[in-house]
Amino acid sequence: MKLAQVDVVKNIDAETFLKRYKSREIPVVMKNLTKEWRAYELWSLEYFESLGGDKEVKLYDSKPSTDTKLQHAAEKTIALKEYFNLLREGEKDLRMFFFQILKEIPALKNDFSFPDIGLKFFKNLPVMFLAGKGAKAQMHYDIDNADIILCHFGAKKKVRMFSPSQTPFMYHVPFSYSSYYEVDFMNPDYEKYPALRYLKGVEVTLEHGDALYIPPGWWHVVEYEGISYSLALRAFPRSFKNVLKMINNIVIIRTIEGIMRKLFGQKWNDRNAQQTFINMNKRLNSTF
Ligand SMILES: O=C(O)CCC(=O)C(=O)O
Repeated sequence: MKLAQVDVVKNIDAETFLKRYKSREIPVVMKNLTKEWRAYELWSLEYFESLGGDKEVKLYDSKPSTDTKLQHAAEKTIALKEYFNLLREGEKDLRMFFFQILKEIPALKNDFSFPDIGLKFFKNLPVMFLAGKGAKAQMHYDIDNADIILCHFGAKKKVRMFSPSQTPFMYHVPFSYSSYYEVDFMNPDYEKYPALRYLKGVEVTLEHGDALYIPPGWWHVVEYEGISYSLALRAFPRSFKNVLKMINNIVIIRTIEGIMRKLFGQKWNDRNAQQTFINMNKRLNSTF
């Protein structure tokens, strides 16, 4: 696996962002984008608790779903303050994932703004990701094929990313948006998963205030180094190619997956896991 560092800029105007990064679909970290936001100063577990401690939140773990359970089903639902106490006690796995802040804690909308970098943001869907030290978001790409600005606060977290051109070596599980869950992209085991040798990607450790641009369809895996919270702002695809991909992900793949999982349960999961390796072996044998 070859890894370069993600480009880092302090400030960037819309024209430069569009020309250098958006149009070429290249990630970049923008250091100063959130410095003036209230979130930069205010966001902490205690602050979120004061605004919505009794809110019920869905929590997700890192295990793949089994039987007829949907691919992105929550592991449990508890009050925000209860979850934060678990985090303070060292909870390593459970994560808040795609938490819709406008619906759940609308007061948070006063703490950020949509940056003027040439993207047409979908303003109804700023979502939050929050977890503690050791938590991991499995390797995946986003189903809506959006341009994402991941604005990060709190402890550091490490992100590795691979462009859609690397999909042949990602151990992509058919009818999913993820890699096979046992493949560790942070500590690659080349004996067990030889295709990882051929990957070319980028990585970055995000710090408080950093804003990371994730281009459409880019694979990403995230490892939390401490308690942290990121706000993802998204701009839905506009190009014909990216709209088609979004429709394929959301309508076609998800519908087939849902029906087959309901009908066949664990057999369907096992078939897809097996097929991942059949596909990969064929590819490795024909490419090299
Ligand atoms: O930071 C995280 O926990 C996951 C972020 C992510 O997967 C996303 O923005 O799509």
